[in-house]
Amino acid sequence: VANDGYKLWLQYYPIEQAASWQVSALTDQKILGNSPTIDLIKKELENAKAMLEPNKKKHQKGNNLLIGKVGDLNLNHIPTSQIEQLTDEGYAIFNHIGSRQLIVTSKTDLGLLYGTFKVLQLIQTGNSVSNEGLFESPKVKHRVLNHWDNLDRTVERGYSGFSIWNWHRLPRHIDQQYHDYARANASIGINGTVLTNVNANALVLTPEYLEKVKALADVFRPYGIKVYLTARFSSPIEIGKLPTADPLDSEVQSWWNEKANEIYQYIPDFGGFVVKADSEGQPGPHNYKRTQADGANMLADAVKPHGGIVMWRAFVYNEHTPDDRHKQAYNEFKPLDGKFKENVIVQVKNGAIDFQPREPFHPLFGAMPQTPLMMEFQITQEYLGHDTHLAFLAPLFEEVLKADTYTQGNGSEVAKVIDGSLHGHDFTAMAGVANIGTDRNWTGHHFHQANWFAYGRLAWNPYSSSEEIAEEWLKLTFTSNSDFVNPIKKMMLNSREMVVNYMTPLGLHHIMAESHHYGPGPWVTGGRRADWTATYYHQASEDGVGFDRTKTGSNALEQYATPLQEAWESLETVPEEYLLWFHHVSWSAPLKNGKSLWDNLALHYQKGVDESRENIAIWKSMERKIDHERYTHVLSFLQIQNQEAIWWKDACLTYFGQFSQMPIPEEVEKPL
Ligand code: GCW
Repeated sequence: VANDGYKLWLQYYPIEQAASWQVSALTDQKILGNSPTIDLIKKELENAKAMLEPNKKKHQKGNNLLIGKVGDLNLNHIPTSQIEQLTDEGYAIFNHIGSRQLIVTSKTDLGLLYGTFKVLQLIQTGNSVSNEGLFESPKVKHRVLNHWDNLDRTVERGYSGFSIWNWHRLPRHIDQQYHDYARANASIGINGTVLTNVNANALVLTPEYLEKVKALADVFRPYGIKVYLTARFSSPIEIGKLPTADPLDSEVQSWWNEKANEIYQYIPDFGGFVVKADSEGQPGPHNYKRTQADGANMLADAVKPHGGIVMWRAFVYNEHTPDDRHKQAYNEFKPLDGKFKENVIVQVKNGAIDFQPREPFHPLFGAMPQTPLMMEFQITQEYLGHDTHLAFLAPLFEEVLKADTYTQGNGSEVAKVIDGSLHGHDFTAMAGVANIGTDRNWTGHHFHQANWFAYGRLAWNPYSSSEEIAEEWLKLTFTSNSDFVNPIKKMMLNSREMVVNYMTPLGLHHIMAESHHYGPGPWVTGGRRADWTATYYHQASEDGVGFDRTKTGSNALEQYATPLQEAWESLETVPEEYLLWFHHVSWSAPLKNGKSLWDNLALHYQKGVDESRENIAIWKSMERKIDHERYTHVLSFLQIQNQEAIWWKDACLTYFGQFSQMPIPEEVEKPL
């Protein structure tokens, strides 16, 4: 059967030379308990037997596998205190000497499901359970995908086909794909899904759609996945026929309260709402001169009696204010610190502009100690070449999570804001804007499955390493053959930097073509708004290039903690990757290597092109190591990427060259 990638990282391909423990774990099992989730565990173990195909006969006796909740185990000498420390979703996996069993245990069935996936992943990747055992709890509570899916099944910024939610057929037809989706998410610990676009349509809150949402929620429940919806702020007007959506109006408040009651009748464990307000044309509290907290708190009150939460987005900016877009969310939200109800979490994009190939972390992280803040990453590649450009995003996510905000002194990393440890919050969350669609392999590029996977891993543990994630994903998805895994892992780990090189090196940003953001567009377009013309972000002229965000410019820099301000305000100490993000620099200014800014820029573009070309050669040498279908699919995408890296280089050097008036360095291929 051709491998079209539908099975993601759950391939369960035959392992070579299975060890006795692996054989036993896959063939000799006891599963305690009874529930729809336990049924899923049994099914998963059944599926996973495929890993043993060639080894069936070589069965030596290892420890058999026992899966059961801690209360059901009935065994002496188990690591009780470590198990007690697990959260409800956590699991323990250890070898029990006395009974000669490999044990997966947890406080809940969901924890057992997570633990089962973990054992199977260990088997597939050729890892074993150490003597100390494995005790794992998620560090973040709500690990959700945000689908920017519209009710007409288009996906905003989606490049892998249409929405997998078939609203027309729901609720009467339940597609197998919904199960496959939930299973894939559960296998990486994702426990929530926001079904609808943040640019929301109020219709999803009407009974006709709630029935459909309920049908999906029923499918997802045994997998531990809660359903959330986006709430359009003006819904009380649009579907409630009220004259206003003012959050302080009591009729509006009761409308939302009743709406919440209604939703919970359909879906008793409904997760809550995500809201985009007062941004890019969306309605919000500003329409009534109210604050973001007023808006969020009204919805929070509505879902509170049912245990729901509100994820209120900080992506709020107004194109009509002259203020640097970089500064607006911070200016709006920071004064509201401490003003949000306890079931509100503020959802902050990783950077202050918009999911660029590289951005400094958002200055709100660490700046609102009294308010739980959650991370929003974008898994779909709006600004990184859409479906066809290989960009493994774990290094981008990791870079942001590891960034030190210094807001509580050294060691105040963004990850500590997200896991709540920096300011002592236990209400924690992470969102990833999904890259999933109806494409046979879910994500367009086979390698973009790795971004979904990486997001899940980092939401579970924001301290995970990109390298381990890449290696694990490759082994689960393709093969454990190190002749494949090692070079391809390297290619993945470098791929995001390669994209930065050929798109936006040295801190350039948002120079993508207008509106669709695919391909280069640093030139002035017919932009309707000052900040939607590309020149706004790069400010190129004869005297140089880059956005001055220091004191002599917009001073967005003042939103960061002092050590960062000091490091980033000076041309001497600003990291080169943020140079043009914070500074306007003359074309001839020498950078660290002694060469001019212009030469450096050109060399970065060339480097990106060279790397994308090398990737083709590396991939070609893998032809015999994996299946033909995925091999050829990836190859053609790598070729597209190389052509477009050249396009980026040529376009940007030609465009910026008009201002620099400097020759393109020798080492750089001349634009056609
Ligand atoms: O990244 C930008 C996108 C919009 C998106 C918006 C947002 C859903 O260009 O398509 O709208 O951000 O995050 O709200």
